[in-house]
Amino acid sequence: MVNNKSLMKKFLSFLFFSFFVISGNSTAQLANKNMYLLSNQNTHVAPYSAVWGYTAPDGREYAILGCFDGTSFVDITDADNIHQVGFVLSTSPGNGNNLWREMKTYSHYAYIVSEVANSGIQIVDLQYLPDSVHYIKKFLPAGYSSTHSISQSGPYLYVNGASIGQGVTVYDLTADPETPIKRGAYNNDYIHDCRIVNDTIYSANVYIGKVSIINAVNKNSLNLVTSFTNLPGAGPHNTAVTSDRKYLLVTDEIGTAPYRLKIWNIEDLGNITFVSAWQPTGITTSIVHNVETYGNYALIAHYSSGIRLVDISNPAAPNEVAWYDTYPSDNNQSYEGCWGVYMFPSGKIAASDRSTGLYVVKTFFNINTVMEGLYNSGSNRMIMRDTVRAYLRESVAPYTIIDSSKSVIDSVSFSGSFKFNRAIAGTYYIELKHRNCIETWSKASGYSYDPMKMMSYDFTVSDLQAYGNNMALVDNSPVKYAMYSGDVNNDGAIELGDIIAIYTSAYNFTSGYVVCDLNGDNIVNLSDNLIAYNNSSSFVSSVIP
Ligand SMILES: [Ca+2]
Ligand SMILES: [Ca+2]
Ligand SMILES: [Ca+2]
Ligand SMILES: [Ca+2]
Repeated sequence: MVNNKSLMKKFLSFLFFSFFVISGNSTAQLANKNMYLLSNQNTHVAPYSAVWGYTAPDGREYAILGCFDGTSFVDITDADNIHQVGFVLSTSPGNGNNLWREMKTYSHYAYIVSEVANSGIQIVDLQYLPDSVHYIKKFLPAGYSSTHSISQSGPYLYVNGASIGQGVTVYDLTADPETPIKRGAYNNDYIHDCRIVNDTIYSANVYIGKVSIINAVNKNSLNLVTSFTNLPGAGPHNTAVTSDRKYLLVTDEIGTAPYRLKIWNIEDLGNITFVSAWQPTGITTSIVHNVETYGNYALIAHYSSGIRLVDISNPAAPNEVAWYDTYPSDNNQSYEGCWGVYMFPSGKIAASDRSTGLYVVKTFFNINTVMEGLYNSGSNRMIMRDTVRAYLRESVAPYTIIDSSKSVIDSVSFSGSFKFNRAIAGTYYIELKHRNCIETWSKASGYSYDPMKMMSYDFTVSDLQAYGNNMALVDNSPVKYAMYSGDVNNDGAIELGDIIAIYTSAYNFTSGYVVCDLNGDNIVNLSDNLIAYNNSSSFVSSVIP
């Protein structure tokens, strides 16, 4: 959010919105896509502000949440036990300028700033986690009072929009992270936020609609390289750089609507060119706030439309792949909703919502599969939806189970949304189990899983997708492969035991959702037995590493 100087501007905007443009998207709420909630923590005083993350040397992950009354440290490592482990009180509790605070980490320290007078930089030692956090001190050198935002790169803090300088000022942590030493600054224009990549600062001049690129190789002497206008009517709020450093993402929080994410080609700083602008799927009203990049993804805090995940591998055509709306009441043009976002190595995403606090969400792993007996090659669909359990197993013997999740497979899309909350990045086999199918494993040598990406695996498109090509061809148009049906006693083979079970069940006129009904018509009879008989004649059994 922008600082005090823009409050009046904001208030006027608010009046304008209130009278004229409470419109669009306010009634048509869109369902969340490809993201699920692990936890919402709303135990402090709103409004909440920024969120950041800290991954400890032992791999445990902590969200750091800005609250009106202070800063909350939340252990998000265990999906079913997300809980606060520490809290650092505001330097001036109750002061109206606690409306926002921002924080970054370096080594095992967190650095917290706000626009409260004399708030300085709060320094917190995180090395005692998961037990506790230790508040070291308020760093308040002569001439310093408050700060709008803080950035970090290597052992340097970059404070933006501070009372000590309206632009950016560098503090050096090399000698002692608990005693920052002031180095150079660049104060030609107000800087709201900045991103530093390889000693280059990409700064957002929110009030003049510009982005300034500053050379910070010499920390004692920062020099402007170039600046450009983020298209007419802009108000750049923050920036992010793609991993190949070819593109700059800029978020427009103020200026002229619509307030979009813009992508620029910065390969040649002498010829920066506009590539594309992006808004959430089906929403034109909500305001973009903060953007972070992770690999080929932009993760965006988008106020009233919540958390948005966009594949930017083609920056000319950003492709939104997942979202979670932390502010379901509307998608209006307001400063309510999602403020900040951060993605951890585990793929968990921490997000802050102005009014409802911390959200920890994750993207689904989408797996496509078909059950032989349920599939109809004429209608190209399954007769019913059904449940499958998927396991992630290590790719080397003894193929230890690392994670598991149950999901319903859709009868038309053949897709299920699985929740893997434990597995870290690695190579795994995906094992599928269904109540009356042969267990089916993914292709030989394993699948490269990265929880920080949108993951999916489609068993249906080719028998090469299954270990040992162990699937049934159930359709030629379109080509469709399925898990073999008939292992009703779940012993890994379709054999006489299954046939006898189905025969007995049919003899007793068993009906309903029962394991011996292979073709899903809710009765057990000869047609079910035929499926099992054919598979047993071919000696179908599980093929596993
Ligand atoms: Ca919304
Ligand atoms: Ca067909
Ligand atoms: Ca069997
Ligand atoms: Ca049947």
